[in-house]
Amino acid sequence: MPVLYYAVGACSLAPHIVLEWIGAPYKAVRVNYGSPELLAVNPAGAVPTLREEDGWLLTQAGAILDYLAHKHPEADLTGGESLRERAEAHRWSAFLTSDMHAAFWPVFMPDRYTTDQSPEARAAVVAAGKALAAKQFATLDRHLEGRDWILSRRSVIDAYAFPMIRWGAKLLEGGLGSYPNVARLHDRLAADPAVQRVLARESAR
Ligand SMILES: N[C@@H](CCC(=O)N[C@@H](CS)C(=O)NCC(=O)O)C(=O)O
Repeated sequence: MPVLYYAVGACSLAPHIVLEWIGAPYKAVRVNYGSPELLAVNPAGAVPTLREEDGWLLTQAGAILDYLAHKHPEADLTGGESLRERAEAHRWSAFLTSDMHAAFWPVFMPDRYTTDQSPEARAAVVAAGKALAAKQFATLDRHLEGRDWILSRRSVIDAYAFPMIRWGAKLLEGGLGSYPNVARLHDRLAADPAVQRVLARESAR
């Protein structure tokens, strides 16, 4: 069966949710960043990483989500197959990878974004990351006005946004208070029994 390598609190929550939505057998393996177990499957030492039964390895959250959605069309998680539906799925996957996720990196790992390791310099990097993340939340919130899901129906893209929305709720000034449409999406996903099962599994020691 496929194996998902995940870390607690990471973006790997997204494919974990998608595997649960799909409902086919899979194994979820918790790893630590930089551990030999993770480096053996992903030299970048990052999650998510997916290993198929024949040993084929796939990294990059956006690619893993697109692969799972198309491997299991019966789960109806692609967001649609028309030319424009495919384009919208790519658009929002790219937004989440390159704009939203990237904005959080300076917040989580400020030491990678400044050669000045003083507390003041690191705090400035964190503040800049939070400001950039707030801009991305505003973009997502505008898009979600009048919509239940990021695409025209529930898709892997909603699962992709979920861990980042959780980071925003915890780390942004005022949490999700300024982003009511994002907060609605958060609540809709958080109420999903499959999402709750995955969160419980990931937080269990
Ligand atoms: N571009 C990669 C980034 C993956 C990534 O950075 N994941 C984080 C967790 S959210 C990680 O594993 N960080 C560990 C590290 O960078 O050392 C993707 O989208 O999958």
